[in-house]
Amino acid sequence: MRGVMCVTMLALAWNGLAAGSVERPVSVRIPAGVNAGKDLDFGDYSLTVEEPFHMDATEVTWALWRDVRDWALTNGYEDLSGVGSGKADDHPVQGVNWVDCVKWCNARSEKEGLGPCYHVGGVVCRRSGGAPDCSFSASGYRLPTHVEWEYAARGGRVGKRYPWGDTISQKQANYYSHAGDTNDVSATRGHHPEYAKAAMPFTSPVASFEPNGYGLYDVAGNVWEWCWAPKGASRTFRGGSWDADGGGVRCGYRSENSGNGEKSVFGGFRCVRRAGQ
Ligand SMILES: [Ca+2]
Repeated sequence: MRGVMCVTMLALAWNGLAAGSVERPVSVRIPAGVNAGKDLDFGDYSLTVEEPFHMDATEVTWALWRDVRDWALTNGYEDLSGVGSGKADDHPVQGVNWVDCVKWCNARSEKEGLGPCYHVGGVVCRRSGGAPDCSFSASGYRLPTHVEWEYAARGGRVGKRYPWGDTISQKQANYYSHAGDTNDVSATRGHHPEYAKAAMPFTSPVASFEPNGYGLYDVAGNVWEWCWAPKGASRTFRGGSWDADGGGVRCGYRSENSGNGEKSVFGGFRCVRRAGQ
């Protein structure tokens, strides 16, 4: 299964990293299809993606966040000033609320000459205020829907708790290992010993662990990832974080403790775009 799915993964662009690091695709192509089955914890599910899309291979890094934010500040997005934080350039951004991420997606789109997806009252969303609408036909960046996120996170595997199978260890993700969780077979416990150093948050450099079947890194753990919420819906995130236990990082788990979009040291995001452009 994994080999078959890897064939569908298309690297769209490659980023040059510091000497000594491996190169990896900036984004991967997620194929259209249906992932339906029975999750051991969440029961029957069915996820349908009608059109392929591109998804960032990693969580948005602190370096990428700053690069886009710097451009944004002189292009109409002044209220992104000072927003977000990160432990190092190659760690995920965190401390960003849901609306910050929506505005940043639009800024990333405009910076790259793409059509922004988010509008409030027909006006491009560059500042906070009002509930944004999402134009799914626009060419730019946006947050994944919950269906897109989970479909992508499962990586082509059906009915598994995690992108790789039904048990978890700290060799596979940055999360909080809890001995009371029978699915957690980690030899190390608590916060990940490799990253629980100095001050919180204990994020890890993106792509420190093996990718899933679609080539996505850290869909389980590191930072939670915001998903799209239409007007009136709860703004929640997925995938768990460096501080979440093995239950929180399951593919089927949806946090209801996200504070309806409020920022935290546990939460970041990754973007998606229409394919075929
Ligand atoms: Ca994550």
